Amino acid sequence: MSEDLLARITESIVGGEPESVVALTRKALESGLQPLEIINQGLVAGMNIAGERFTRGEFFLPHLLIAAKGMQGAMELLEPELGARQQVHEAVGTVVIGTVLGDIHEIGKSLVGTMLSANGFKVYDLGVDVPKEDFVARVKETGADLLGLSALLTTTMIGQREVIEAIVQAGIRDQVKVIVGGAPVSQAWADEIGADAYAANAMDAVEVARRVLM
Ligand code: B12
Repeated sequence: MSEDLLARITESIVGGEPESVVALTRKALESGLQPLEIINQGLVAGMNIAGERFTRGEFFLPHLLIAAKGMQGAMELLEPELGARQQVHEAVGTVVIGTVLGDIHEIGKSLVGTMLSANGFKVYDLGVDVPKEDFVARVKETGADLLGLSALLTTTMIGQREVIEAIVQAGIRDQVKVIVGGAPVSQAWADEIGADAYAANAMDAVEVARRVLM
């Protein structure tokens, strides 16, 4: 039954039915499924299939947009649940997070922000297509311990390096740890550009964020 619901969420993402995605997500929560199960086994599974079809030329941009609309609608229901089920007493650290310049992929970055927030971090989400100067200014202003940089395109990954260079130039590199992520990003890339850490998904990001701040 619950597996069936997750499969139907995946199908509705791929099938471009955002209203069904939201309705099924509500049903899944009511039936006792955990928010993270719904995200990973239902929603993200669907986004991955949409991405594969796009690669094969079977899907076009509007298909991706409508898939994203479904996932974002479902996340509006899930975000409060993620926060509510964690017991947090004091801020573990302060994070500035955003998607680098030229890149408008929002969902993964927001999920990482939500998970960090649900696990006790104070999160400043700068959104997408963020210029390096804005990252520097917000890190200074908030005194953040951690800077999260998202890039989903091979052509925008270079923006992560540019932000790190800007942080160095601003003289604040030793005050803030930098964590990078996004589908084309890897540990090797993180090492190459001098980031402090890489995480493959939102769950790992929480662990890695705790580790680098220890
Ligand atoms: C949805 C989507 C879009 C939507 C985005 C809507 C939105 N509001 O976000 C729209 C339609 C706008 C879009 C546009 C484009 N897209 Co697009 N898109 C996708 C798709 C299908 C899903 C991305 C997603 O949301 N995944 C779900 C989330 C949960 O996963 P995630 O983003 O990977 O995030 C997780 C991890 O990566 C990690 N993570 C992410 N960020 C961070 C940050 C930190 C700090 C950490 C630690 C971890 C971390 O944790 C996250 C949660 O677990 C992917 C395919 C894919 N499989 O990735 C293509 C994909 C990324 N897009 C692609 C392309 C080519 C484009 C376009 C260039 C298409 C075009 N011709 O115009 C444009 C670019 C626009 C731009 N300038 O940015 C390619 C990129 C190829 C490449 N390697 O460069 C992909 C891979 C599709 C493909 N297979 O070809 N896209």
